[in-house]
Amino acid sequence: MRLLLILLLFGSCTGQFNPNVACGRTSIVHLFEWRWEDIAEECERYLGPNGFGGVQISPPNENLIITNPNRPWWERYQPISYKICTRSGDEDQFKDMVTRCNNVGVYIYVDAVINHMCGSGVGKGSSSTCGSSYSTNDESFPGVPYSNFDFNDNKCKTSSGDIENYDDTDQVRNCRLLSLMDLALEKEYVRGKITDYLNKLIAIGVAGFRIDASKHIWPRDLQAIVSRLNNLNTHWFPNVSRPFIFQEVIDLGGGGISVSDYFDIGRVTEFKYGTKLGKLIRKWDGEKMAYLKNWGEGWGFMPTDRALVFVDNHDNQRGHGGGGDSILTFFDARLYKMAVAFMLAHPYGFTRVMSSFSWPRNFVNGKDINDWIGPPSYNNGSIKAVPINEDSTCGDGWVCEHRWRQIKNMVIFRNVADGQALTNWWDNGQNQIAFGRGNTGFIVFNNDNCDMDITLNTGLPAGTYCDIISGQKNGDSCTGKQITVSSNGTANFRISNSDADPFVAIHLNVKV
Ligand code: ZXY
Ligand code: CA
Repeated sequence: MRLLLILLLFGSCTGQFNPNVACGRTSIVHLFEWRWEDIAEECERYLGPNGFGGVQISPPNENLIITNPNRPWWERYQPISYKICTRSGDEDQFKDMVTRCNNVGVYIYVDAVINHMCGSGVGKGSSSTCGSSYSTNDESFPGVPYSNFDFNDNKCKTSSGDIENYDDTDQVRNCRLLSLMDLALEKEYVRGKITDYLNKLIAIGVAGFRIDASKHIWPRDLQAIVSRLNNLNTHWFPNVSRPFIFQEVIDLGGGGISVSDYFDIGRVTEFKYGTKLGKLIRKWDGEKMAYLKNWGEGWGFMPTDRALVFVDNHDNQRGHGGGGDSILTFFDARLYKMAVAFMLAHPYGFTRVMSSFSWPRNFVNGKDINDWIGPPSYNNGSIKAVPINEDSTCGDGWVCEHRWRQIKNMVIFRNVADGQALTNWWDNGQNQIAFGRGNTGFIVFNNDNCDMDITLNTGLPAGTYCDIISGQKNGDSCTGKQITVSSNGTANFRISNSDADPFVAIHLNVKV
C-alpha cells in the first residue's frame, strides 16, 4: 500500500504533464517578446513575491531578421540556427535569467520552434539575429548545420510544396506551413540536432517547452524527441523530473487533426476555452454566464489534466490563429479582467496568463492591418526595456496585464485554492454567478445590466475579508470593499453594474 502510494506520487511528479512549478504556485505568464534582462528583474521584483509559477518566453534561438514588414513579431518563428541569440538577448543573458528566476522559484518555459526553419522564398544571406548564413536555394543552414537532406520536400505531395488543404493530415504534417521550410523530423540526424538544442536548455535550467506548430508535427516524431530529453537540472528540480511539455494545437472541433492525438506526449493548448469564454462574457449568440456551471469537460473540452488554458494568446489576441472575434484581450479591459478572474478561480486546466505589448489596431474590412507589429523597439531594431512606473504599471507600450491588481490577486487566489473542488455554485439563470473553492475562496460575478444584492453561502470561516478585485489587504485593513462572512458561512454581496469591475473575490489569506 505504502509502495503504491509512493509510486503514485512519484509518477505524478515526474510526468511531462506536470508543469514542475514550485510548491504552492499554479500559473505561468507569457512575457511575450520581453528581453532576458527584464524577465530576470521581473522574476525577482514581482513574479516571485506574487506567487507566479513560471514564465513562457519567446523563442531564444537565432531567427531571420525580417524588414518587410519592419521586424514583425512573427520573425521569431522563422529559425536560422539553435544559437541562443535573439533580440531578447544572448546566451549569457539567457543563463543569467534562468538562474535568477529559478533561484526565486519562478521557472522558465521555452517556446520551441522545431517544425520548420525560415520561409522558403528568403534566398541566400546572413540577415539573422546572430549573423549565421542561410540559403533556401540549396536548403542550407550552416549554423545548425542542416542541408537539403533534412527537409520534407520528397514527402510532400502538393504541387506548391505548401499545405493546401488543412483537412488532409499528410499535407498538414509533411508540407510547408505558409512556405516555411519543413523539417524531416523522422530523420535521426534532425532529431539529434533538436534534442541537442533542447537538452542544452535543460542543462541551463529550464523547466519545460511550448512546442510551436505541434499540429504540423507527426505525434510519433514529437514523442521520439520528447523521450530523448534529459531530466531537469537537479540544482533546482527534484531527481528524475521530466521537462513539462505543452503543445500548441489549434483544434476547435472539425478538421482532420484532434488534440487527442497528442495526449500521450504532454499537455495541449485548449483553444475552445478562450473562444467560448469570450462569447459567454460578451453575451454573444444568447450565451450567459449561468452556462458556466458545467465548464470544463462538460463543455466538450479535453481532460483537465491535459489542458493548458488561457483567455488569449500572442496569436489570437491579434484576431488570427484559433478563436476568431470573440477572444477577449487587454483592449476590452473590463470584460477581459472578468474572463481572466473566472479562469483563475475555476479549477479546470493549467493556467497561462498573457502579458502583451500594445500596438495601434487598425481594422480595414474587419482585419487589423497592424497585426504584424513587433515589440516596442528603437530604430536600430533593439527591443526597449520594460520601465516600471511609480504605480507598478509598465511604460513604453508594455501592457503588463499580469501586473493589473485584479489579475495578480487572482493568481494568488488560485494558489490559495489549489487542490480544492468547485463548491457552492450559485447563479440567477442569467449573468450573475458565484462559486467557491472548498473553504478557501469565493468569487461572485455580476455581468447583468442591473445591480446585485444577495446573501450567499461562501463556505469560508467567519470573519472580515478584503475584496481582492476593488482593492486588497493592506496590513490590518482593506483598500477596497470589505466582505463579512457570518458564523454560518454566508455573506452579503452588493455589486453594481456600474462598478469599475463588476465582481468580488475573497480568500483565506485576505482575512483581516
Ligand atoms: N504570419 C502571417 C504572415 C507570416 C506569419 C500570416 O498571415 N500567417 C498565416 C496564418 C497563420 O499561420 C501560422 C500558424 O503557425 C505558425 C506560423 C503561421 C507557426 C510558426 C510560424 C508561422 O504563419 O509563421 O512557427 C498557424 C498554424 C495553424 C493554425 C493557426 C496558425 O491553426 O495550424 C502569422 C504568424 C502566426 O500570422 C503565428 C506564428 C507563430 C505562432 C502562431 C502563429 O506560434 O501560433
Ligand atoms: Ca511538418
